[in-house]
Amino acid sequence: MALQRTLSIIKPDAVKKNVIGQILSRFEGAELKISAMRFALLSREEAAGFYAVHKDRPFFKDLVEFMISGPVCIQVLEGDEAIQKNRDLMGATDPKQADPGTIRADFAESIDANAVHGSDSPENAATEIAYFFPNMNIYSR
Ligand code: IDP
Ligand code: MG
Repeated sequence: MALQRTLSIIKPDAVKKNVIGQILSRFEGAELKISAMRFALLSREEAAGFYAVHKDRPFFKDLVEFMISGPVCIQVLEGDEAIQKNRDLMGATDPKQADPGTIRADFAESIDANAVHGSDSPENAATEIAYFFPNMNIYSR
């Protein structure tokens, strides 16, 4: 068991659906603590910078346009094995492939509008947390 932090984003589709609270409850129900949280309407540059690892993928432009289509709600989650635990709660990238009971199975419409982002490794979690919460207090409890 390792205490970790991970970056979570409730994407514009889920914010529009008014299911922020239901998604946050999944994290809390799995003993992940919300250590930092803010809303943002990302600029194109911020969204493109965040997803820079995907810049050569065919879906990159659509992904950036989707991520700036409305406000997002960004969290730092903390807990034992938080990175993998959040990935398990999220379900597969394509909601059609996601296991029943996962966030994407329950709240996502498509591979483009798939409700949530979650860091996929300790290295990316550190980079992503610093990207959205620079110089901000993150409260461990
Ligand atoms: P993840 O969000 O499950 O980690 P990634 O492979 O990191 O998935 O892709 C980042 C995001 O890019 C996905 O959440 C999804 O919104 C979008 N995406 C990934 N693959 C595709 C695709 O094949 N078509 C359209 N969008 C995609
Ligand atoms: Mg990813």
